[in-house]
Amino acid sequence: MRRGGVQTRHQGAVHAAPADDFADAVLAGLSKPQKAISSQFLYDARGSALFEEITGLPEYYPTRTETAILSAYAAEMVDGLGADGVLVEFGSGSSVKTEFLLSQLRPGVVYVPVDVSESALYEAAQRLSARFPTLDVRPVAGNFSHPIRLPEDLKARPAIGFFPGSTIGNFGPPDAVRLLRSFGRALPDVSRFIIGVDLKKEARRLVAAYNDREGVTAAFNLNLLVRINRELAGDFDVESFRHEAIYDPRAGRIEMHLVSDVTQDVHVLGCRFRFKAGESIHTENSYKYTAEQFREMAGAAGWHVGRLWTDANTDFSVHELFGFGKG
Ligand code: AVJ
Repeated sequence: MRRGGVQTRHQGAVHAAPADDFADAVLAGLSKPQKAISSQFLYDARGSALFEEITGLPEYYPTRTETAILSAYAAEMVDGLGADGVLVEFGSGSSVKTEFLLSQLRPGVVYVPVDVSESALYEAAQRLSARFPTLDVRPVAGNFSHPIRLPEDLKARPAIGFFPGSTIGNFGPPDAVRLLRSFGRALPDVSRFIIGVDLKKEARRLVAAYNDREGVTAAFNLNLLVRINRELAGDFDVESFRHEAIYDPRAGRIEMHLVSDVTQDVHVLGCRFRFKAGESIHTENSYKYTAEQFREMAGAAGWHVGRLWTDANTDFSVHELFGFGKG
């Protein structure tokens, strides 16, 4: 993978830690008793396009619900941030939701999108610079789950951290607490944090959101095997695996799996892996919280809990956190 800087009309990208190694993750993950590969690897070019498609599906309520909340309350969410302010988004992707916040900000503010995809950073910087000519876009290429370093000159500015999309749900509670803490450490001292969190609801609706009728989520999940075949000399017979989404109410999480229909051997980078019929690779967790559960977790991470914005149906929540204690 090319690791050059992102070129924008403003400044090149600043690099954080290197991307996780796909090969290591797959070989280690397929060697476990419960085979498992981290959901971060679902997002190659095809996977990202399929996820984009998921966000428009009738069953997948999170994106449109969060978008409605952001569009209704953006002014409140960023109130008080002056012209010397900084908006830092972790895992910014295409920065579509960010536009609601940016349109409420003063000329001169700096926007720092953080993402592993340099092409996504570049395209977002181009589009946002065109739409907001006074915005200073300063991309940082890096994986937000590693410690992020803000550009030196921004470290003492008032800031708002932004982490939409319920991406926090991909992390189990202990990792989610660690991640919330690392965002607090990365941000300037007097910062606000705005985070989108999917809420608990009937299992039927949750499962439908992760197992849509059109099969887009199935294609998204199965694409991981296509990616392994292409990038890691794999010989997965993709047709012999099926997508499964289950809700575990005790853990409060949706699990996605790729289930082998038959007993078979698969090879990746010259290593052999055996599957029994019905055996699965666990590919994603998507944790759901009540607003109170999330607030408690944010508190455990060292944040104070502020305002809470939801939709009328309380399907999705956007939380304000503040006053992270660096201690
Ligand atoms: C991007 C992690 C928020 O968990 O809902 C969507 C990913 N996986 N459908 C989610 C996803 C299957 C999504 N997040």
